[in-house]
Amino acid sequence: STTLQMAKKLVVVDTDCGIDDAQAILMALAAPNVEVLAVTCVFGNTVVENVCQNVLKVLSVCEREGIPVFRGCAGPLVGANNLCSDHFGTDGFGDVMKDRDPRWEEKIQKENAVDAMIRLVTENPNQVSLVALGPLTNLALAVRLDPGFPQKLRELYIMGGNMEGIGNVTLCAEFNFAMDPESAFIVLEEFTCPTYVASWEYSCRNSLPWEFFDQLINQDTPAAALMKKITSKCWAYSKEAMRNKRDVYFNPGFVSYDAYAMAACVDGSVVTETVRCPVRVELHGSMSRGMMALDRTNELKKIHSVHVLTKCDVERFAQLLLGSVQ
Ligand SMILES: [Ca+2]
Repeated sequence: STTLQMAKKLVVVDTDCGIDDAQAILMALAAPNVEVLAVTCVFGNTVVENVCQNVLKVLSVCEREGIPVFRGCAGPLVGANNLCSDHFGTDGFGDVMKDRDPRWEEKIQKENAVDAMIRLVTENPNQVSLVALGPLTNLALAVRLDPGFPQKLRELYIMGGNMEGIGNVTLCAEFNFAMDPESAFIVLEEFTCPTYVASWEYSCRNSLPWEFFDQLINQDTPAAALMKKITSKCWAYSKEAMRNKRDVYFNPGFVSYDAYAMAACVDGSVVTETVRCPVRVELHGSMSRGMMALDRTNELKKIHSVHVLTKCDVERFAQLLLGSVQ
């Protein structure tokens, strides 16, 4: 059939695997038009050792253990790793896992994540879509080790940053960028491939009703059961979370952050409006370190512009989420 003849989109997922990363990885695994070449791990929602174990758990639930998992950076380029979030529990998966695999390290590839990323992209020039769901440390190191790395990518999707100066972990900065502002700066200056940024405000402005979340996790499938389990004791998915900082700025709702970047990669029609402009990450402000600034009047005289996602087909996005747990 034509479907079989159609080349699949080759995807590398770089993740700090918390609960929303798991949802995004499930979406990639379920997409018939996507082949996940590798999952590379980075610190963020939890320490990188937990990230590796969480990724293995997701792959195991989907019986996709053949996809190689690589360990990457354990902290940011500059400064101490003291921001590690407990948003999704200390282990990133809501602290409910009792059946930790004592032999998980044997299941992680020997090659480190940054080397693997460079190798896979070099082996498949201009074919690999990279989807970055955590702090951008692995990507920043990749361009330092191989300056030609961005030119060999087909495209880059990032969940991170902000477009209206609204922060979540600090007043003006979003978590992934705030965790490693220098890496975010390097990536947005030096990755000249087509780049799509799903910011914090983009995901919050395209939230789904909590009733949809209940429908999603109550599907009778192993993937839905995993999502139900890891969200069961997590504050971020509790009733109290419905009156949090996010709701001061946006309408209350269920926001699966990383899934918005993955959805854009899996099905571009989900994104219905973008702003194309140069961007830069602030490194110095006492309130704005890690903030992404949009340069819509080209004051920075940059050559490269990125696609900042602004509007989403929420119905289509909801369909992709439901499909991701089937
Ligand atoms: Ca993430």
